[in-house]
Amino acid sequence: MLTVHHLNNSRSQRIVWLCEELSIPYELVKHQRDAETLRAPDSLKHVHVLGKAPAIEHNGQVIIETDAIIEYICNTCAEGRLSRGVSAPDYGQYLQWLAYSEGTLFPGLGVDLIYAWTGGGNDVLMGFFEVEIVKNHQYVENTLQDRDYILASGFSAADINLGWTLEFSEARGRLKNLPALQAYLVRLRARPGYARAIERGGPQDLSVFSAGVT
Ligand SMILES: N[C@@H](CCC(=O)N[C@@H](CS)C(=O)NCC(=O)O)C(=O)O
Repeated sequence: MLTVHHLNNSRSQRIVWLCEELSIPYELVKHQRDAETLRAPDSLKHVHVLGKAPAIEHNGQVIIETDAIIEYICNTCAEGRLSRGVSAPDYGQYLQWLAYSEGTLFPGLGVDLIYAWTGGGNDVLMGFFEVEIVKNHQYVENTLQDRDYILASGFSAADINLGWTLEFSEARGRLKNLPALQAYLVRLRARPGYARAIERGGPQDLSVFSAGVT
């Protein structure tokens, strides 16, 4: 049995969403953030020494890192569904978009949040990331001009990864004046699998990450 460790209001929502989209059996273990610090509880450190979500357990292995978990679940629990195999014409594009959310889009947003939380102070540092945040959101906005999902071939696990990061962007006030990204989120949230994931994983309130947003 696959076990999914989920932290409330976190990127592990993606893994619950993925499992619901794939309609595979899984056990869900919920962990609650500290209400004040928003840090993960010690219960996650008992799963993996880094104490991060998501984490999964399967066939005696503990696996962390969203991108790896997504590929692992699609390929070992769902015959490759929602992934793209090596022989798919857009295999490379799939890998790019799967990695892009955590690898490129999120880091600037994370700095933006910590900057707001800590009261700022280093405008040179934030100026660097500000350019990256704007440029990258515009890149995704442009890509979505001619398609409903991030791959022209249709919905994939890369949308799940990207969708959650864009929900975080929304909480950080970064989707204003980006209509394709706003419409994309509406489309993703309308999916029955998304609704089932919220039902099973619990309500998601990313406004806890809206510090400094006006
Ligand atoms: N790159 C990792 C990031 C993992 C991560 O930072 N998870 C956050 C949840 S959004 C977490 O566990 N935060 C709680 C903490 O650090 O105390 C991944 O994609 O899984």
